[in-house]
Amino acid sequence: MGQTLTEKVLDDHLVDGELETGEEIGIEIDQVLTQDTTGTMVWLQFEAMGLDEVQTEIAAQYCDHQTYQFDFKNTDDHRFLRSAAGKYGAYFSRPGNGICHNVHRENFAAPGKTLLGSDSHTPTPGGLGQLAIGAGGIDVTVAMGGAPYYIEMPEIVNVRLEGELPEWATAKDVILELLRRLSVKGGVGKILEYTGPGVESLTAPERMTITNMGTELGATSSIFPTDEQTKDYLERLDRGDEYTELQPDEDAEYDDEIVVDLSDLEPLIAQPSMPDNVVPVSEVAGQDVDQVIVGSCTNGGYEDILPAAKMLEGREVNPTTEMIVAPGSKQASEMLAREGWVAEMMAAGVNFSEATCGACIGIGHVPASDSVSLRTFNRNFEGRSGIEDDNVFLCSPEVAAAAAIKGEIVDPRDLADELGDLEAPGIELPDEYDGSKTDLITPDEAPDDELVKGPNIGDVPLRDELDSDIEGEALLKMEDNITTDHIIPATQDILMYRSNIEKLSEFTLSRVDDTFAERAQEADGGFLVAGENYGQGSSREHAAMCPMYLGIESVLAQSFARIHRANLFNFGIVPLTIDEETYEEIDQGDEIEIVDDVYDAVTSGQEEFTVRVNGEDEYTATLDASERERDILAAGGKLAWTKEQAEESGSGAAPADD
Ligand code: MIC
Ligand code: SF4
Repeated sequence: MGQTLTEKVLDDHLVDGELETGEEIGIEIDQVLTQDTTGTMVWLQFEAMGLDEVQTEIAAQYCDHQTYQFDFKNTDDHRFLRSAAGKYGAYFSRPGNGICHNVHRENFAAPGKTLLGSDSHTPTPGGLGQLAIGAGGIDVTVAMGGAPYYIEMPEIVNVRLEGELPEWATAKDVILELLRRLSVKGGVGKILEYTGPGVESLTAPERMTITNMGTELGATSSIFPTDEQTKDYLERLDRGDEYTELQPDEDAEYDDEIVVDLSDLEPLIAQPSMPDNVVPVSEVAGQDVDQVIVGSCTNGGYEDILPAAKMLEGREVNPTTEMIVAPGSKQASEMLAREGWVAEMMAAGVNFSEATCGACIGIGHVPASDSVSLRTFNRNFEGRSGIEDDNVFLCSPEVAAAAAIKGEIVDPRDLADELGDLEAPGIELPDEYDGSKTDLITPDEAPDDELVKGPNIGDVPLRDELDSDIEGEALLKMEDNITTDHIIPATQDILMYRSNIEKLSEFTLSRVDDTFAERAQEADGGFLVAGENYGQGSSREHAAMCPMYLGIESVLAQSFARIHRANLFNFGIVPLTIDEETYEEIDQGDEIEIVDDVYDAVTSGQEEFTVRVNGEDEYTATLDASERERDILAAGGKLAWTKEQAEESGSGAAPADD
């Protein structure tokens, strides 16, 4: 039987297990990336494991999320990260050089390689045929130390593209269409592999908009085959020699197939406040727009900003609307500046931001109260923009620019009819990506060789071995699709404590219930209860670390998002799955007890657990976990487990810290 492209790359990197859906596999990781808000813990854990040198072909530390450095704590984090990159042998991308996914795709992403990153949008270079996966920080730490990365072999879904995009429809509309059809949990446990005749019409950057936002489907990764488009893009980056042809076999078998006819697509928009709340732009046309932002790791490339710039050429941003361009990388800004486009946009009324995540997580450009913001980003979870009752829509740069011109949501096709001289800008790649590399410091040029820890850099929290008795209050009951932005928000006031878990944990779940952290600390143990897809969104392991720090021992949910589920194991919190009926029966404040001896049950492979509520009714909860995950849980988390492993084997991969 032939192989899918995903299977080929996995096969090439397989060090443990077999490529059978649902089986645990271990794969070798070629490249890792980490960023400023997850990276501090990555390196603190690297240090705590006693590792002394990066083992992967490439490790890159980016400073991208909080580059405005509003507080010395952010700057301390960046200084620590530079020192860690220098000491352990990683590339260091200075604050302002750009968003990790953009800078990585420009410099390192390569077909056929594996990439693990402590950011959920790590799958972006899947558009170049790289198998890239987002993970919690400690998983990245361990991979950087040279150990394999373990995942459950996902289902592989064939997304067959047919036809070609019509004018004004874009790559963003392809992924919005998939979100409309599949929802934010439609990709959980799956890798989306794009095939079909429609693929060749999409340039590599367009493909990367699609693979970037595959994360919003909950997918483990997304990948395109490689072809002339891939080669062409790599050549323009002056990395043509890294091209390899990668295609699935003709008789490859997939677990499922979805067909998207590109020629049927039209401009789409995700309404507040979920990326899958998608409708045609025409359905919401006419709403006043207060703010427009073009940028982010989804649509912040040179190729994304240029269409908006062309649409604005000789025009003006509507007086009632503010427009900001937030480029994905400094290279994109530099090139657009040299070509005169930055000046053109400024003259049209655009504010040009530094290359940062910024507004995507509520750092800067927070919308006004009761206002509408149109963004080319990938997430519009409620409150993420920095204000609780936000109205954030997600769309393509073309739809965003059209709204900026008109001052209201408008289908760009209608705006073109109205204006008479507005042409569809289409997609255009530069002849060469020739931005400077000054802000990317190679391991050889590193100015530091010792860690520099300011007062904001705390310790890595640890939990003891798993308890046998777990009982306590259902401290919080939550609905479906709770995001990691609910669990640990990423706004400025909170983000600066990512290296200080004691302080950060005070904000745990504050967006759901601001009394939670205090109640949890007082209760000294207890449960979280949630509906479907608990922990969707970010890879931030802090969303497990902080509940652990507050004493949470188990989460009972109808289902879990992939990365967050792994993070719960990594921090010794027992993730138990319950059915809808059990979910309905448990109320916040109920006393819950796991009747089984939890330590014995976890280590002996038991799957069904009995949960007693208020000393009376009993329900079944399931622990669906591999032997490795059970061992990690029993040890009290991955750091403790990795040290145990190293002690037992006497291996240098992760020696004990004494
Ligand atoms: C996000 O888009 O939510 C983030 C902020 O990039 C996170 C990482 C983080 O929380 O630091 C992600 O996607 O993993
Ligand atoms: Fe940054 Fe937003 Fe992309 Fe996350 S989704 S990496 S915050 S730009």
